[in-house]
Order: sequence, then C-alpha cells, then structure tokens
Amino acid sequence: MMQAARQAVEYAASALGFSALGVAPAHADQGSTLKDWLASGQHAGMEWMTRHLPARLNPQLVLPGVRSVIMLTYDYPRTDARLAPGCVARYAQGEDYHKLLAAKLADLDETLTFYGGQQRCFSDSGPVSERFFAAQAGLGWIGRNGLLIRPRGGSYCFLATILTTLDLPCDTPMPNHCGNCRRCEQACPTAALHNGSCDARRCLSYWTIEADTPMPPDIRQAQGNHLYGCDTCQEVCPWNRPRPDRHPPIDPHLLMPAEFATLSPQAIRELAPAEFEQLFTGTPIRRIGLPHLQHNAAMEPAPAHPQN
Ligand code: B12
Ligand code: SF4
Ligand code: SF4
Repeated sequence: MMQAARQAVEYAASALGFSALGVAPAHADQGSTLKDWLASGQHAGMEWMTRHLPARLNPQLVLPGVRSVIMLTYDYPRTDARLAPGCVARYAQGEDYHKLLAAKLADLDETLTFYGGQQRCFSDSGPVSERFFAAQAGLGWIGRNGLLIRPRGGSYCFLATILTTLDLPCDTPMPNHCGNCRRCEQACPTAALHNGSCDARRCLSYWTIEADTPMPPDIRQAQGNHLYGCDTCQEVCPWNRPRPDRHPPIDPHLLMPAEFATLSPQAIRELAPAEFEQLFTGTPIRRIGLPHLQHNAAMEPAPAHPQN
C-alpha cells in the first residue's frame, strides 16, 4: 500500500515537472549545525529563523503525526544571469516560484490524501530544513557552497517539501563529492563561505534580498553588478557544467520577460512606483519593494576613505 502511494506521488510529480523525488524519515537527526549557525549570529537580521528553531528541528511541531518527508526538486532555467549591466539570480528571473510550486504541491497533497495521508506542503515557505531533508532523501549532497548538489543535475533547482503522516519507503543519503575542490569559497565576492557554511552577514543574496538595513560599505564595494541575489558560488561549481545527456524540463514561467531583461540599473534608479508594480507584480523581485531594489541598483563603489 505504501509502495503504491510512493509510486503514485512519483508519477504525479514527474507529470507536474518536478525533476526528482526522494523520501526521508521525519525523525532524521539534524545534529547541531543549525543551532550553531544561529548561535554565532550568521542569520544576520533574519530573526524569524530563531523564532522557528524548534519547528525546524522537529517536524512533529509542524505536522503532528508526521512520519515521512517527501523532498522534490524543480529545475529553474540556467540562462545567462546578466541584466545589463545588473545581475539577477537565475531563480528569480521569472514568475514567483512560491505560487507556481504551491499549486503543484496542492495536486500532490490530493494524491497522498487518497492513500489516507495528512500533509503540509512548502517550498521556501515553511519552517523546515529543506537542504537537510533533501540530502537525507538521497537527492544529492550539501556542497561547500551550502547548496544541495545533484550528481547529474547540479544545484540550479528549487527544493519543495511535503510532510506526510504516511510511512513511505525511504531513500538513503549519498556521499559528498566535493573532494578537494574549493572553487565556491575562493570565488565568493564577500568571503561568506567557510567550512560549508554560508554566513548571511556577508552574503550578497542576504543584502540584496532579505536585509532591511543599508549595505555596509565593504559589502557595497564587493557587490559588483549583483542587483538581486547572487549565483557566483553556483556558477563556478563544476557540477553545474551543462551535461549533454541531461535536459531537464524548462518551465517557461521561470524565464525572464524581455522588457525586464533590457532594464539597466540606471533605469531602475529612475523607476516610478507604478512602473515598478507593472513590471514586477507576480515576480520574486516584487517582494523586496522599489526602495530596496533602487538601493541595490546604486552600485557605485563606496566613497574612498578621506586619507586615501
Ligand atoms: C535562510 C535562507 C537563506 C539565507 C541564508 C543562507 C544560509 N546559509 O542558509 C540567504 C538569504 C543568505 C540565502 C541565500 C541563498 N539561498 Co536560501 N534559503 C534559506 C532558507 C529559508 C533556510 C536555510 C537555513 O535553514 N539555513 C541555515 C543553515 C545552517 O542551514 P542549511 O544550510 O540548510 O543546513 C542544514 C543542513 O545542511 C544540515 N547540515 C549541513 N551540514 C551538515 C552536516 C551534518 C553532519 C549534519 C547532520 C547536518 C548538516 O544542517 C542544517 C540544519 O538542518 C532555505 C529554505 C528552507 N526552508 O530550508 C532557502 C534555500 C536554502 N535557499 C535557496 C537558494 C536557491 C539560495 C540562493 C542560491 C539564492 C540566490 N541565488 O541568491 C542563495 C545561496 C546562498 C548560499 N550559498 O547558501 C534554496 C537552495 C536550493 C539548493 N539547491 O540547495 C533553498 C532550499 C530554497 C528553496 N526551497 O529552493 N538563503
Ligand atoms: S550567494 Fe554570492 S555572496 Fe552568497 S555565498 Fe554564494 S557567492 Fe558568496
Ligand atoms: S564549487 Fe567545488 S567545493 Fe564548491 S560546492 Fe561545487 S564541487 Fe563543492
């Protein structure tokens, strides 16, 4: 019966465009990584991470009776991230993935309900350690850049989670294949990566998306042309080289519209609120609002020290 439920959800997920599915036991022990990361302040201004710590460490608090964690990957396009001359992370170039994936997850919820399960579904929207469970579910390993890397697919994918009360057959984690490589650590413009951990206090993704305070001068100086998010630690990863034998389905909703691709930082600095709404409603960029986007678009280097 549980094998049949797993097969049914796998089949439905593949039909909905998910590139892989794996299952981890809900009681898997996360160790102290997350607690240590929070205790050392690496979450920067994301206080909500501390508030949700008990739930992140114990899925029973999110769905009482949960027995399995189904983890899914959904590939986003590997298109050129450049937005002349600003740069938008690949995951954020098209429509808002939260909404896109929520509708697909609702379909999978229905499939599992048919087999008697109760579910809660998330994609970057719930108090669940998605990378941890994806690795436990055998979908890939956690690289030195902190991201889930799939041996055949690299890291350019969203993770999505279904907590279910069904006791589904589980997968086994795979070994880490980073070896002696340290390209991501060396390439990070702000030296945010250390020992497989990303310090949000230095990460450009944090400063251009999550922060509610202005960029400190040293981060501004290292910002380069990053307008929204940062893919540098993925661009240099050898596991993200295109593979001639792998062509994941590309969802056209996640491609960058032409009117957006031609928008320069100068034009963004001059955008009126109504133009911003027209261009970015329904995209992840809408979430940060016009003032933050304009702050990001002020990419000139920080003023030189008067003594220099
Ligand atoms: C907070 C957050 C951020 C923050 C903080 C980053 C960070 N250091 O985690 C900021 C805003 C900086 C950020 C940036 C990005 N993010 Co983010 N982020 C999250 C979020 C909401 C929580 C992550 C978290 O808990 N971090 C705390 C750290 C300590 O936890 P962790 O790295 O996940 O590690 C866990 C496991 O790896 C495990 N672990 C690690 N090592 C070991 C070793 C042992 C022995 C054990 C037992 C466990 C263990 O322990 C940890 C806790 O369980 C997740 C969604 C989610 N709910 O999980 C997305 C998520 C991780 N982000 C994602 C993405 C795409 C990004 C960016 C690439 C976006 C971009 N292009 O700009 C960057 C990449 C930065 C980077 N190199 O990590 C994707 C990752 C997809 C993937 N392939 O892995 C996620 C999963 C969202 C999604 N659903 O798709 N992000
Ligand atoms: S997303 Fe950019 S700034 Fe953040 S760790 Fe990766 S390379 Fe460094
Ligand atoms: S760049 Fe190298 S060290 Fe970093 S995640 Fe990729 S394989 Fe691992």
